[in-house]
Amino acid sequence: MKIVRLRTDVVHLPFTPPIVAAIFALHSIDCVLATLETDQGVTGEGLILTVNGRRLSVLHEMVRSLEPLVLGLDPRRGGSLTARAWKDLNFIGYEGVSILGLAALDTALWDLRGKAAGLNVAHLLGAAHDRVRTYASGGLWLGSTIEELQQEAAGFLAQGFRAMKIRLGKPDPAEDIARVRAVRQAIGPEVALMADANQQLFVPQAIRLGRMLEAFDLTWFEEPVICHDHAGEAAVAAALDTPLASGETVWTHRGVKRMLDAHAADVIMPDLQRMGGATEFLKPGHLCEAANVPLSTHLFTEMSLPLLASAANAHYLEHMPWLEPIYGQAVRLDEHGMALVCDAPGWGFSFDQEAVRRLRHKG
Ligand code: SMN
Ligand code: MG
Repeated sequence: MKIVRLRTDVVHLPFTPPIVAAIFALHSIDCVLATLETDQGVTGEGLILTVNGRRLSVLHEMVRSLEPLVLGLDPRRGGSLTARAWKDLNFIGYEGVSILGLAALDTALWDLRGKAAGLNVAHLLGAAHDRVRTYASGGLWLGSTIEELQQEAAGFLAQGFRAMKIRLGKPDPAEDIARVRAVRQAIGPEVALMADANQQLFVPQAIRLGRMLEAFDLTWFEEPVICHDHAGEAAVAAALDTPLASGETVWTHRGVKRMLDAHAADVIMPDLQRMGGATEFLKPGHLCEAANVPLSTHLFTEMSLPLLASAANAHYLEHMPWLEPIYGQAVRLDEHGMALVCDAPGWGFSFDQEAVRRLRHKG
């Protein structure tokens, strides 16, 4: 089997009203969908995304520019893409747009490999688990009032979730505390609660807020300080009993290695596209296992699910429903709120072509 063509589509998924987090307001996510076509009719699908349409055409061009690296490739030898890409990308670097472009092709290649073998990616990797813990992340944003937070939390419980994440970042930390308290009261002591500060605190502020949050038995306190300050993250982690989670904003397994070397976090949550795709995502997973650090995931719920299920040290899958309109299908939960690995080959989720036509970018 050989890859004969890369097809790309660009789609726009608006949020009305916008979603508010400490680091930015989100009006849309915009995706480059990559479909690899083969000489035997099997296709593989992957994607990358940006927020608010920013630099979408740059991402699209980056993905297209990598097509020569996969033309003629036998998907069983997909691992050779990374080696070729490392040489190809050397001059413009191993972070940012380069790595996102690689992620689009690599995720499509893994889908293709799974479909060619008739296996879900989790099973292709010899799944360690048939389900993973997951938390609802598509809510409890900064724009919600306390009453709305409590309604959203109740809604997540009604959907079957047993864990959820609230965003921090109000100007007055007392307000953040009141919001966390309100959600904890709404969900009771048994349901897991995470809190994400989106990098907006300095170290002393983070330690002070983290100490006030200890009373709410959080599963983790996420990205308290700017993502480059691993020494600062380590200082916050050392000062608190609540585990510190971070890692969504570092690039490739080398970024995760630097975090582990610095003891920056108690939980590492790599982002599939910032790792450079699934081939590269497996590496931080193994590095974290070697360092005895639990592995979670950031965004890309549908593709992160089988990858996390392959990790012995799997912790929590971030459940973000943003891509559901593209797949026309949602991740299923069991009666304990765990996300179930599917049997369908490849990622187990395929683009809904009618939705892709509807959502296609007009710009
Ligand atoms: C997040 C991710 C993407 C956009 C806004 C906020 C957040 C998360 O950090 O962890 O989901
Ligand atoms: Mg986060």
